[in-house]
Amino acid sequence: MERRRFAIGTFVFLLAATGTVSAQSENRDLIDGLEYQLLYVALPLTLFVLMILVYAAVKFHDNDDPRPTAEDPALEITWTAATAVILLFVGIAGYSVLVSPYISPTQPADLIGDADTDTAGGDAAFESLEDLPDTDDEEIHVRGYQWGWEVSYPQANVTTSDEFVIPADQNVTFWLTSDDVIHALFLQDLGVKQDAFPGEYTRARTIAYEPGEYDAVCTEFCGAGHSRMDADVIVVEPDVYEAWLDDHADENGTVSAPDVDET
Ligand SMILES: [Cu+2]
Repeated sequence: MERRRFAIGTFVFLLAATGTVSAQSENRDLIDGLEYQLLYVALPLTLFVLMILVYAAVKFHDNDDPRPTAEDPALEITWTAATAVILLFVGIAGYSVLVSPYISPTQPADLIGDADTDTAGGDAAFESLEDLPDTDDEEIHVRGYQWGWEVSYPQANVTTSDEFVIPADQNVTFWLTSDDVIHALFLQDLGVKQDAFPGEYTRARTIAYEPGEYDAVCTEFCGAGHSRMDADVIVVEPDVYEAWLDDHADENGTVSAPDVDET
């Protein structure tokens, strides 16, 4: 009895503890929230099915003359309706995260119709940085190449190599492109993932909440050096970010990221 109570207590504690970890970004918040919503639905269902399975196995294990269940319209309607409700919940919960402007930001390709209706095929309209639509976000340009990331901060003419510097609590847009083959930027802790294609621009978007150092990797197999194509993500307070940009604005070259602990 004691042991069972301990097991249940531990389980409840773990569920509660995992649900309250502070999110590093809005994207992470949305993704984790969805995961827990689905988990809270899936867990009782799994237990329910397991219980019926065990019950049936125990109750009928020495039944020499098994008979199929007679028709039961009420039961059939119930399980059809219950399944529909659950699937609807999963669909709505998933969709509401998917349409978030952080998870699925408006892509240059979505804006082509407005920007350049004369260009056949349209894509040419956004092949250069100057053509990218203006956003109110802090805009950061990311160029993937075999094998590394060049990150530019256009408002200060500053570039970093394999280091993504992001101001906390600000909307950030990454404009991604590639020099050679398809790469994909994945900032796991911030819940950001987007492909980078040669000759065009894609957009990723986030708002980071927790200053700190995180990892970035390439998640599109891009050649022999793919596994070495990782980088650091440095989230700093906005004033640290601005001061860092100001300090390096005239250098016109590649600089290193600020210290996270700098205040
Ligand atoms: Cu790559």
